[in-house]
Amino acid sequence: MKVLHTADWHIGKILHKQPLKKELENFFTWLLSIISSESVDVLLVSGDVFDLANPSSKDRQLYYNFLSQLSKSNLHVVITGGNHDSINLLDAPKEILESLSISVIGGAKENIIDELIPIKSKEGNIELVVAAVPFLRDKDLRNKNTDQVYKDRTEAVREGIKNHYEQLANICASEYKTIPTIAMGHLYAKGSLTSDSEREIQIGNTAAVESSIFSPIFDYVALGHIHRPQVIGKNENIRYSGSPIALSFSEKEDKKMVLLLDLQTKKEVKVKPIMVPRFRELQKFKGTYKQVEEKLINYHPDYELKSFVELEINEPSFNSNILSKVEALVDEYEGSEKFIILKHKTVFEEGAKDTSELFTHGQNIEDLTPIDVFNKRLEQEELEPDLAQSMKDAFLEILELVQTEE
Ligand SMILES: [Mn+2]
Repeated sequence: MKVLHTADWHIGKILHKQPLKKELENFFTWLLSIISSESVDVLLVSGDVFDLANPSSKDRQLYYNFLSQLSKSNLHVVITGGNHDSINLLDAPKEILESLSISVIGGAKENIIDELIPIKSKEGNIELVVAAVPFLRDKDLRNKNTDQVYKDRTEAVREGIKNHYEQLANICASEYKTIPTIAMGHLYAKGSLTSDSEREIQIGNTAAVESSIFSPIFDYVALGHIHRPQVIGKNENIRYSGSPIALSFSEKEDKKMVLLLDLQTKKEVKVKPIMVPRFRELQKFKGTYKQVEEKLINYHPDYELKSFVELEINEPSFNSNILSKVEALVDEYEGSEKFIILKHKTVFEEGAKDTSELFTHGQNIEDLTPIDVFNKRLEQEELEPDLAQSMKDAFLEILELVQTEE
């Protein structure tokens, strides 16, 4: 049985006012070709299907069009909700998608057994079991631990996630002992390498999950949330597929991939990464005004889609001339055939202190995280370290409530 693991499509993502729609469309076309050439039986999408809880109708159309194409490929699809997704939005077409062999688990189920998806062969035998665990929200974890008292919220969350997987592992061990089993998850695993495009989850990532929470009954763990592909806990069978396209400039060097699993019998899983072609280059040019100007002149990208470029101009001392020259340079390349300058900033080293670094010329509000801004504000108060820390913890808790759609 062949299974393809992907995650974090983030349909609707906009990077500095530029939609990343075209590369996603290209990715979907490419994915269909891989599904057919590799004869994939099951496609797993581990959360963050959409970038926003309330995507535009065009973005929904892109999603449904792709699902309808998938349904022609004669495979089973399992989609789980991520921290960016709205549970209701994903679950709404659940019944109709079920008839197309597309299983959707938007949020944690009242009855945990409903998260187990047995996948049958044409003959009706169960060939694979998927523990389709979506992003677990605070309320999912708290309700199940009412009889336990934890010393803090971090521990409660961590234990809640662990219990959730343990319960599923126990059911698999008793009901499906000899059948290959895959667990899905949308979480922050300890030791994972992040980029700039993930939104912090589970208490500012402090409730990091140990890879040891996944029972060996799971032959593979298909994770989502972290946008860089990686192996977790040195276990080749616990992986983040990463996002299929670069979602931020910090991912410009990443080799994006999907993971093809070949499951012969239980415990016999071969994992083969398949590189996603780069449809668009993200490029950053850094240096003095002169150097950056030179680099732009010599830049001739050759990708299907126009490159996105970020400029960082560093000059030793303040010079207002430089600022107007930078603006003129950006204007000059407007409408270029080869690339779009998405953002630029100018930093004058002289007189710049660490704290003022956040607010250099051309600094975009999108580059700051809410916690950056909150910390900045806290710096203006004279608070005892303990109090400052509790303020930060409280802020993170509120932030998560605001950012997590029910
Ligand atoms: Mn994500």
